[in-house]
Amino acid sequence: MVDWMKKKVSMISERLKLDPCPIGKNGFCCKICLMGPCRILDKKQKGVCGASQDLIVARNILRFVAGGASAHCGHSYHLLEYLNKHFPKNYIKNKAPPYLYKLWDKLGIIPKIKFEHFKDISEALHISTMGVNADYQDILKWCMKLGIIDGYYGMYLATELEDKKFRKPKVTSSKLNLSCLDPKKINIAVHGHEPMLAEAIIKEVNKNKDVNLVGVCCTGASILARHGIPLAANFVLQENVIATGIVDAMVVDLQCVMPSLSDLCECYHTKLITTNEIARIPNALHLPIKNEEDSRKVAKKIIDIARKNKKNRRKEAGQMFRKRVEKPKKVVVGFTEENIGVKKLAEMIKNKKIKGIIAVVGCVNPRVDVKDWIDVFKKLSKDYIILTTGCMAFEFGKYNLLDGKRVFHLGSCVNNSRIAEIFKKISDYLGKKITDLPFLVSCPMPITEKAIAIGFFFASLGVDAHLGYPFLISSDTNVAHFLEVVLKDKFKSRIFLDTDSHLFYNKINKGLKIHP
Ligand code: BF8
Repeated sequence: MVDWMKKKVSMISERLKLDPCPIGKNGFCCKICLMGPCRILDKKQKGVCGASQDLIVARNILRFVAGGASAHCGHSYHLLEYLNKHFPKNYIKNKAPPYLYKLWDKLGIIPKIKFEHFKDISEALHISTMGVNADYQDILKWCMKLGIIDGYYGMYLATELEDKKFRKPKVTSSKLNLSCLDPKKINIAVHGHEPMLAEAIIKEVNKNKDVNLVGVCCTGASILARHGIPLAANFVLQENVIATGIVDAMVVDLQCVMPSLSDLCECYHTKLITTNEIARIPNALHLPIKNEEDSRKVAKKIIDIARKNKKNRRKEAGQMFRKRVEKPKKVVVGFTEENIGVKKLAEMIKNKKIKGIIAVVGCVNPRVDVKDWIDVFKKLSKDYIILTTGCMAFEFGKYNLLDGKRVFHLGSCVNNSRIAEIFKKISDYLGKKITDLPFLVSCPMPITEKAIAIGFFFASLGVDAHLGYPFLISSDTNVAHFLEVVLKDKFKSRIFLDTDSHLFYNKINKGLKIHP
């Protein structure tokens, strides 16, 4: 057995001592060509090619959104391939509110033909290379286009395919946090975002009563919502899952999987298994799956590997785990656009029983005090209904707030499409446009490109989108002004920045409708 005490491995709390680049975090660093990187701190200053600060900021945001859209669209594309299904025709036209489709069509920001969205993602990278598009406002229009692509060809399509294949979630209770691991059993953790293999593992686990399955990140959120499988951790806690010393296999697909897991698995006995062809990790066992048949075989194999590996746990691991870990948190999960009670929510808005609906989505950035934000949303939940997904949803659970009364768990990050559907259904019921209703999407502490793409998707629907720290958009740039003020002309929404939870609370507590 590896002597874990002697191994030098850092956990995220240690690595956070590396300060973020003060220039890059504001989006002021341009490394698109090799005459730089240019660091443009002054509005009058230009990069070596002549790019202004606004152009640099806008290009950086577009590249971020393109990364996010490629991840969500890759997810749905992998599902189509896995299920051997064809790409649906006229998808956006069939899903979007007709008045919005008309607007987007007029602005020329929707892909029209099959797979054109992949071309648009690549085109976004093209227009943001050095010396192509120099109009920062046009580049921000592209961000909206990629937001729509992210929403429909990524999140909507992935959610729909998963619901059809693996069933639509039902409201159920479950539990959450590291204590979902069981020292007596063989523990397998499934981590990542594409739940195809995890679904096959669930079937095998049902036949093997000595196996305990838990989820991590969005693969975890997905099987929590659909099957009530306990969720052990969100992104920030993924290393701690291995550091419990009682996880016999960590099975990862893709996205938000820390490369450090490989180092940790060298120090503990955990077997790290990668399962997606495009996501390999050095020293991990690679068992890629392409279809259901593969998944069945690999699921059996994984149970076998974990079973054999259990004997390699440190002797005192179980005892140490029991000492260190707090009790599991009870949660109510499995809400969807169909079972949340859309009419009731609409009536509550109409009769002013609530001030509105706030969707709290996205990541939990370890550079931010998450408790502060949770406290703010807890206070706001007295007047607002809170919908939540992804890593933020885990935090609500950690603080005993996922009660299915004021705070509703809607699943993984691609399930943000459920939030968009709820907004659409409420607006249909009340006979109003989405933008005329008190809806807000807040992503208080983004980490990934996906989180920023999601913000642009909701803004394209006419929903205000709040982004917290870190932001890539410094508040005193023309870009920030454009996103907060000019966007309203066309989309009746704004993307705004607030890094201070208390200022955010004071603003929101006054009411959500900021536009005339
Ligand atoms: O898609 S919330 S850290 S886990 S990106 Fe990643 Fe952010 Fe967590 Fe899921 Ni979403």
